[in-house]
Amino acid sequence: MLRREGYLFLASLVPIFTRCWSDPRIYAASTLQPRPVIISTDPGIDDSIALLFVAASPELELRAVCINFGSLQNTSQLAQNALAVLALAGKDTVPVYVGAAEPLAAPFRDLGGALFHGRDGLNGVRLPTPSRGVDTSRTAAEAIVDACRHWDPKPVILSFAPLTNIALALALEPQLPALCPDLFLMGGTVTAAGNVSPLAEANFANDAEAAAKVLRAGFNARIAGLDVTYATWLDDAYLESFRDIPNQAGPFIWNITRSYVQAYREIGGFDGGMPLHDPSAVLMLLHPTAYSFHRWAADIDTAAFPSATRGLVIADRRGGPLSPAPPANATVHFAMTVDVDAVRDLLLRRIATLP
Ligand SMILES: [Ca+2]
Repeated sequence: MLRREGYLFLASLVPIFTRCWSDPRIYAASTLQPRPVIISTDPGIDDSIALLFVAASPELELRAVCINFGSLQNTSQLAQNALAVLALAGKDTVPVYVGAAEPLAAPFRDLGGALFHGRDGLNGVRLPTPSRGVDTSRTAAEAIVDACRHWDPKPVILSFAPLTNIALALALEPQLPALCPDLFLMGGTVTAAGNVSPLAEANFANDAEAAAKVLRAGFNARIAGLDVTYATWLDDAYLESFRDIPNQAGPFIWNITRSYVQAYREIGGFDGGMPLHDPSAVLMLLHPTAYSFHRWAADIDTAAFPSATRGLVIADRRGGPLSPAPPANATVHFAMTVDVDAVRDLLLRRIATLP
């Protein structure tokens, strides 16, 4: 199906292949000690599932959560959602930092997030009021920089949202990709149809300038775009399995996905079920062999709204002499196929381990 691997052309290059964590095959064999993770997120239905998934995974140590606008612009509401979901997962000591409330270089534009996530981000499903607040000692971008400078071992950065917080962290610390090379994110689409325009995906369209900066920066990035997140379709029978898990997290996932599935039916035109967006970023980290990854010379289109190309991934998949020669150590990897049964099984089994 795909003729050959290419490479993303990157402005700055770092010797990241010297780090064993950069190779997922080595990572899979080196999970003796949990890997710290810092997450940028806009919870959000699928973000909440992804947060629970990380919390349930013994290979990972969830150390910090950073709030980015996205599904809603109201970062206070998104932070409350994160605090409530962390409490549900028994992770109520993990700090939550508030970050970007608007894109880097364009005004915030409502792309219909509330239609899928509800006006409160959790489709009106109530959780106990969090017993603590956000950590105001630093911004989300400062927290990312601090983690990458000082944590040992270095964290993996996970992004389930527009990439604004990470672009702001890059502005504070241009060496971020050298300090902290491993970035796993949900965003974009290479060959699948877009979801906020015929061509573009929400996270990249929400802040195309941030996406372009981050993907050019030199991270060892693994990208779960709509190519694999729509392929990972969760049908009604699978979702009912969450309802039947004898803990709080499983029925919570069932409840928050009711309106989400309905939105995919009524707005998306699908006949039941839902795609698995944000948790796919975690799955690429936990189960790398379930995905095939490809690298091409690529960039992100930053045309202003209402252009249908804002956030478009321009990946040169032609091959042959017309394609630009990629730098040898360019390392942005697009997930293009997924072992659906394997990742659905892992997600379900992990959620079942929560209290
Ligand atoms: Ca999200």
